[in-house]
Amino acid sequence: MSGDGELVFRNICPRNCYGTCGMLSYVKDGRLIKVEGDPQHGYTKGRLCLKGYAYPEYVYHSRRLRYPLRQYPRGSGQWQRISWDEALTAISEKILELNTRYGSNLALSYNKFSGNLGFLHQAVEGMFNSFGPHTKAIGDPCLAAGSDALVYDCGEATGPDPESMAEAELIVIWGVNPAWTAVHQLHFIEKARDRGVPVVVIDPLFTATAAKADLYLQIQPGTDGLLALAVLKILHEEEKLEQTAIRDYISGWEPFEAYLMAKIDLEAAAEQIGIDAAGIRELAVLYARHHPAANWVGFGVQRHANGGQTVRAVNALTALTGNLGVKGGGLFYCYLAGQNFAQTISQVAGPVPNRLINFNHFPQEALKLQDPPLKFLWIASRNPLSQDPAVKNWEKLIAQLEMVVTVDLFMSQTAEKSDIVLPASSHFEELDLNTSFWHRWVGINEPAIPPFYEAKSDLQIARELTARLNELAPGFSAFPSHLSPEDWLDQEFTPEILRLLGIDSWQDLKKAPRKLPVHLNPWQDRVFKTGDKKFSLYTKEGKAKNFPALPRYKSLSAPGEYPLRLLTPQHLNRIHSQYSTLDSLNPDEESNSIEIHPRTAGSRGITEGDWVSVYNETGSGLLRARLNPTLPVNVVMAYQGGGKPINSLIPALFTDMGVKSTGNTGLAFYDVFVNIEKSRGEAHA
Ligand SMILES: Nc1nc2c(c(=O)[nH]1)N[C@H]1C(S)=C(S)[C@@H](COP(=O)(O)OP(=O)(O)OC[C@H]3O[C@@H](n4cnc5c(=O)[nH]c(N)nc54)[C@H](O)[C@@H]3O)O[C@H]1N2
Ligand SMILES: Nc1nc2c(c(=O)[nH]1)N[C@H]1C(S)=C(S)[C@@H](COP(=O)(O)OP(=O)(O)OC[C@H]3O[C@@H](n4cnc5c(=O)[nH]c(N)nc54)[C@H](O)[C@@H]3O)O[C@H]1N2
Ligand SMILES: [Mo]
Repeated sequence: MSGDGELVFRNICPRNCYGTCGMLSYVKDGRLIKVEGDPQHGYTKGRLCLKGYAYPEYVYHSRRLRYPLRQYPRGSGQWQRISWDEALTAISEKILELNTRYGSNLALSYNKFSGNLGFLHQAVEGMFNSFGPHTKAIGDPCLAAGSDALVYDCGEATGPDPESMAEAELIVIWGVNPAWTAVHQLHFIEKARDRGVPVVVIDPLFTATAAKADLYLQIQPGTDGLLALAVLKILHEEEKLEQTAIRDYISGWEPFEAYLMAKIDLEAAAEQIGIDAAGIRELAVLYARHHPAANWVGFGVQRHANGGQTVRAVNALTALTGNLGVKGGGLFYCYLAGQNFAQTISQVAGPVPNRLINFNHFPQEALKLQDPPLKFLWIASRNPLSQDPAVKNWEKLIAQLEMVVTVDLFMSQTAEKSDIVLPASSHFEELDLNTSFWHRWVGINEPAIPPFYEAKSDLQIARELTARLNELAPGFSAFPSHLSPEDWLDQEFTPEILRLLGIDSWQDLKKAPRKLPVHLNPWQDRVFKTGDKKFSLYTKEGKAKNFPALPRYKSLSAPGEYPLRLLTPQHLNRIHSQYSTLDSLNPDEESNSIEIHPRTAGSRGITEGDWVSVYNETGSGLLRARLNPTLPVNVVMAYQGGGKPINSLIPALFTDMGVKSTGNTGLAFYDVFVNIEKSRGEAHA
């Protein structure tokens, strides 16, 4: 309790973001009045991003969903408020009717990703598991190729504690924009800079992070692999590679060296990368002079057809310069700390022989299903009509489905196309456990305020829906609907986890988040979880999986009719499509723009503020031109999310890797080519 009858609670931001920030929420008379950073959180250290501070506006937003709604006919915009009782009965009756019609639950599926990454939101997976065999989507649209690159080379997708980046002597940021997407990491980067440590940023876009760099290399998208190989060739010729590493814990050096010497030519590489050879040499000099070097590989780097091989080339550079397993150095990509927990709620009823489809090709594959066709879809923590490639296919799929239920806090583009929309609670309204995909801090998210109107958590909805199903058809669901959120958390905190965290019970985390001291400096013993226990430059599995055994560079050129590369990175003030409703963060005038180099615009008669038509074989969209002289002339850029028609231009293109760690290849969101012309008419924006 602070002054004035205010109560203070600990929350954790559950968004799909590097920070997973510790927050303090101030509550008066049951109302969230202010959110601050939790100073006890050792990674986020009492600071939040703008989106975090704006949570009171988000929670009480006039457009937040209050009640269950039903739309008839679907897509008509004619919404009717219904009671939870009606909603649960209508959904249950449909599920049971489909089960009777087809003799199984294979006509049912769900699509869930990253709206809220809290553990108890895995109740959605648990609920579907409790129905027995159903249609399940496998894959990851975000990080698949890079994860596989780590698995092939190092035996597991892990990386050092990001706090240790502060101890690096050189920091090289390959395609990450932490000034926008991982703001807390800047603290650790700045700590190193205070000691004079050089920071390099490699990015086709001159980002806010690039603006801070000591050396900025503006490369052509998808060419990082070639850059890493060119640097390696220079270092090899100058005898600057770490010979003990090659001797003791790296395998495949001979074929790798042969490839480097035969195929990598500095001048030709510089041309393709789009920078001077001097820039490549400068980077090589930095690696030769400074040790340990931290290589941070962002997710943007692997959103390309050759994304996995690109990450493997940077892995090779890290290993051959002796930077793996050295405190302060290493390869930073991501580490899913949740894997240390049992995640029991997602595994209700044990393994189920599901009918599997590709998450990254969901509507296309779902449309092909027969015996039975897909008829029922549950959408939670997900806005595919904004975030998926080839969004038009979603409209086709929805047309064939008999019932679409979306659980969300807002009327997203996907909710708008649903039959039933159920209001989700915000994380301030529920208990949860949160870990990060980046740092090692673990926190409890306390319920701080009562649910907003009739909103319910995904867990509460799973409990009530499975109970209703079992009332109507005893034994239909094996979901233990009697278990409370506290019961589920009890199962996660095993004696081993409690010991590692240094606490007696999970309730202790209400006093402060704690750090899980695991994988802080992986590979410090230079033993890898690969077949021969060495770092693999040469991956035998590659051939069988359709990529070369060595991290070879493969170029990609623009098709003639669509000469401009479209990059659609993340926006500072959104998380994907989220927060676009917050006017204070996302003013209208920003939301429909595409950035173009003045020369590219000029050659098409386009000036600042003109409406332009952006098009390719997949689709088209009308956007407002913003001239940006810092872009490469052949690159145009529009931030994803925010209600733009951008994903209708993005085909479902796949990365080279991803199957091993996520079940399917990832998405090459950044290998998209378009053309642009000045639009004759004004957009009805
Ligand atoms: N504010 C904010 N923060 C976020 C998110 C958000 O939406 N908004 N989303 C979260 C999520 S889910 C994710 S996955 C992360 C993603 O965050 P990041 O890891 O930063 O990834 P991206 O924004 O996809 O791309 C980062 C940079 O990669 C560059 N890039 C594109 N292609 C290449 C290339 O071939 N080589 C190089 N060197 N650079 C390239 C882009 O220009 C961009 O500046 O951010 C998380 N944090
Ligand atoms: N063009 C382009 N597209 C991209 C990318 C890109 O770089 N370019 N990046 C891709 C990446 S990296 C990612 S991670 C994906 C993200 O794809 P999604 O996970 O679909 O992203 P969001 O837009 O964050 O949608 C999450 C939805 O969940 C809702 N939500 C929030 N909390 C809860 C909750 O507690 N319960 C329920 N039921 N719903 C909740 C939110 O309101 C929101 O509508 O997008 C991908 N799409
Ligand atoms: Mo992501």
